[in-house]
Amino acid sequence: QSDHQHLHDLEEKEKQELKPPSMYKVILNNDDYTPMDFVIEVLLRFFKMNQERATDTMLQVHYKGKAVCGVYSAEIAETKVVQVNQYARENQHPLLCTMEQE
Ligand code: TYC
Repeated sequence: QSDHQHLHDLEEKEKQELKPPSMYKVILNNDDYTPMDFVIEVLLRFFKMNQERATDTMLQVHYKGKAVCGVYSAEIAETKVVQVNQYARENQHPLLCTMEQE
């Protein structure tokens, strides 16, 4: 790699480090099979919602196709996605959790 390219890369990295870390929306996606009660349980367990918020969020996914469950740094968001998808698979549900940069 050229000195010029290397300097450019360092400058880009410094610019990024001056900014606050990128934040990611963790999203639940609708499907036709996952039971509503299971989705509510996921929201209580992994997103620390209360019953009312969990129910509202589940219904938003059901009627609109998706909903944001929380916004986190990359590492925390990635962990939520893995934990929710693993838990859904362990229970044989197709529930899909994804993330998107804010
Ligand atoms: N659509 C599902 C049903 O009718 C319920 C559901 C809600 C599934 C939210 C996934 O992320 C989801 N049983």
